[in-house]
Amino acid sequence: MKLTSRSVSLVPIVSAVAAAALGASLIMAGNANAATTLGAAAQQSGRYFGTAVAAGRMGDSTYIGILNREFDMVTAENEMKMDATEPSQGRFSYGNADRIVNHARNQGKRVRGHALAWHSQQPGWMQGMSGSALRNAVQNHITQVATYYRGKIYAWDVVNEAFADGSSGARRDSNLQRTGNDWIEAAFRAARAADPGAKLCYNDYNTDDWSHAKTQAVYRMVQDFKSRGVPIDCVGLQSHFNPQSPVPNNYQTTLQNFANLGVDVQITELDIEGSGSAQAANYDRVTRACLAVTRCTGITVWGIRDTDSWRANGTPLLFDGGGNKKAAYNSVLNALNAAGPTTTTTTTTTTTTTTTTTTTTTTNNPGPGDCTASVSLNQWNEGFVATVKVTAGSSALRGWRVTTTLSNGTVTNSWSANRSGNSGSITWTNVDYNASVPAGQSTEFGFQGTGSGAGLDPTCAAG
Ligand code: 9MR
Repeated sequence: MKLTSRSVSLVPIVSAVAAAALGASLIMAGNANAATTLGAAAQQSGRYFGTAVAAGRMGDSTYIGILNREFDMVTAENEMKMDATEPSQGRFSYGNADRIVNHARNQGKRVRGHALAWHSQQPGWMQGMSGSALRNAVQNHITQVATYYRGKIYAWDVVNEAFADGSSGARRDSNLQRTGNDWIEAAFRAARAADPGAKLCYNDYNTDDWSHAKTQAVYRMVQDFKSRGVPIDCVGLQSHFNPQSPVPNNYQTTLQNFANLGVDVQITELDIEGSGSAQAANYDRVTRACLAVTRCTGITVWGIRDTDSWRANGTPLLFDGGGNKKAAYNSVLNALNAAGPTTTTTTTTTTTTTTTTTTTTTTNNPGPGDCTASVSLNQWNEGFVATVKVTAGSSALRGWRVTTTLSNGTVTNSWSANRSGNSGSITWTNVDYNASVPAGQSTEFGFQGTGSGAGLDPTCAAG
């Protein structure tokens, strides 16, 4: 489960009097009232619930009313694609994209950027390009667009749909692919350089069934990128479902396996054709699968009303053409509410003559097969010691993995865990002797570093 931990006050207090120690502890636990909108319900477990938005529909008061009320994440359905943002080479056009981004941000919603590089919806001038001229043009496009939106985007679909359908497990043939197999990693590096604060995602469809060759191929690429330090933070599963392409039984396994690579997983374009209770049951399954995976950070549906959908005939969305909530809406809302909140907030402050340690922890209580991590930080001017507590949910752990973010510090020494690096996003895994943690019990590991240990934000996953 997602857990946040913040250092509230780290001011060293030097007193002429004898060392003073202050301990304060506040624990609150319980079920809050059920949330009544999708965004608020998702937020209870630290997730988001988003929708695709079309600039052309923003004058429709029913549409905008549902958008403002229900969703806390927005994706431009077409307006940030390459043909829209760079209609002629070197001339960038952000009018419609800005209408969506500004509306979302003014309403306190976050934005997923879609998409920086794609074989489809390329501007005419790009479609005929090849070789190094195309490579340079795409790199420039990514740099320009990601720089323009720097600081405003939660996550970018850096590369969209680069793998072939069917059983080959190969890359999709395209003008981009023909510039060289490394075009995808070059795209991710350009995006990271342009907007270091955005999560960088690889996004695709037909990657929901764990047994499919395409899913496996994307998995191996992400695994390879993680092992070589290519900057990738998330995998987007578009999840367009219909009778020919139903929600697979192993969908949660797919989400979990990607997450286990050390990336977030996002359901980025969800729609499920159908109606009534059958459609509602499928939406319920997808929502619960995400909620069961700690690093499944949010769900976006690909439009608001059925009539807004690219597959309008399949009535695949949560609101009917009149803007009324469908059975599918209720099943999603209920699933989100069932997952949370059973929150525990603990604040502990200890002050001595030299250091102040404050730990504030808000967490969903872990469920079966899950775990949480919290951090206690001792910070002084030049360095810190962090002690991380790993707590099993209602079933025992046979291994665990914690991710921390160290933005302004460097680890110099650590104990009781293996680690992936010494700064930035660090993954910590159990050592032999602390892999097993009984249900509800905890184990600890720690590290020392130079700089600041603020904002470690540990997250825990089983396995
Ligand atoms: O919903 C989009 C539709 O309005 C466009 O005509 C179409 C053009 O390619 O793109 C649709 O969105 C796609 C998304 O960008 C990528 N994944 C598949 C989506 C549905 O086709």
